[in-house]
Amino acid sequence: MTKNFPDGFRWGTATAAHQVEGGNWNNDWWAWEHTEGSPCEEPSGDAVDQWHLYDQDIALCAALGFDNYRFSIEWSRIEPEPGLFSRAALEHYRRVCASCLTHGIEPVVTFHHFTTPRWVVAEGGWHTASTVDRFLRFCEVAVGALGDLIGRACTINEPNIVATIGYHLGFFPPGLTDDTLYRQANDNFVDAHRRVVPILKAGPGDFPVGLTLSMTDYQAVPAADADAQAGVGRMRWVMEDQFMDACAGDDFLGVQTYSRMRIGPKGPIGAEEGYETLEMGYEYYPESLEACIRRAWEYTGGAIPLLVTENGIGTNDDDQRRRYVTTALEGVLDCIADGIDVRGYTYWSLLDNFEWAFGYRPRFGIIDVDRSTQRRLVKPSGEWLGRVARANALIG
Ligand code: GCO
Repeated sequence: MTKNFPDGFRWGTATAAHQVEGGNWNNDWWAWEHTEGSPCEEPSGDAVDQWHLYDQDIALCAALGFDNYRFSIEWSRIEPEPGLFSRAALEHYRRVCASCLTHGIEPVVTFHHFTTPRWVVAEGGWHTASTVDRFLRFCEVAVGALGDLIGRACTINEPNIVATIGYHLGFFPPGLTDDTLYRQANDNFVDAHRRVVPILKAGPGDFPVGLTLSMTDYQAVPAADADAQAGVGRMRWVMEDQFMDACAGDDFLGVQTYSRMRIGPKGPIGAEEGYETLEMGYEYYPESLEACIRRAWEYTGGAIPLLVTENGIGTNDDDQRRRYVTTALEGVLDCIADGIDVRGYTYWSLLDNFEWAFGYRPRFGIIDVDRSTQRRLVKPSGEWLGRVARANALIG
């Protein structure tokens, strides 16, 4: 089997504003981190100070051999109060985009990555339809300021996760377990994506636009059990299908996969005997990426090019990281060999960062960060993956 990826295959790494910038106090996550009894292990605080250190991080990304860097812009910085847009914040993100271009890599901009301004939540949040209009206005202003520099745009990062963990499980803000509001939030995210695509496509600039969707390899156990299969079907509809239906006609669909979930006759069951459970609580299962690429391609009828916009592992064992990514990339090669249009691979994450409610404990980065000094140190897995990117091949 070839180890070579197609010509033009994109190699990137990713971060998100709240997880790396620091000081993002004006959004719902900062409030959640400081709420009495919060499930967050620790607050984001200064994160890894990328608000100030972005140029050195982008230089590292480029020097390793990647050709694109995915980052998000923070709505609460750009629009700190309703209708009040910060030219200074927009200029900051123009400098981040310009830094990418100066270092010869493409800026991939995510317009919403989990965080929402406090004032938007105070006026209703994502279960309220008016939030969609506020999000569209923010995106129109942001793309107007940044569009000429953007290489690719991701509309909303993992709306399924924001809705499910925020409105069904209650571990993310707004911390609800209300299935009526959960459905409304899902519907509003679907509506927001559909309506923001033409706004971003209108430019300025001319770049691909798509959704980045959290996908999981749902497996019926036993495979032939009708109840287990029905459970898989329900999970796929709620977590994936209704969002993929909203992507028809888009330039790409971002597949973001980390592991699998086994579904028995009575619902989710735990890890399989002999499989390691990682710090994140899911199994070490890199084969999930191939399974999710195949499912996305099949479900969308091969009509939307796919891009892996997140895949990675939170681990302190860097050799395990390399093994995980090797297996994941072997699966990508198999998909491509079968004619599936996979345009690129983005490793999550460039840097060890704030892993939401888990705090800084899970280390997803190919670059280590000592947060007492904010010193960056490239891990061996980062050197290796950069060589893979430069070779455009799965080299040893
Ligand atoms: C997500 C988010 C990232 C996470 C990453 C590791 O998928 O939850 O996009 O912000 O940090 O996936 O869990």
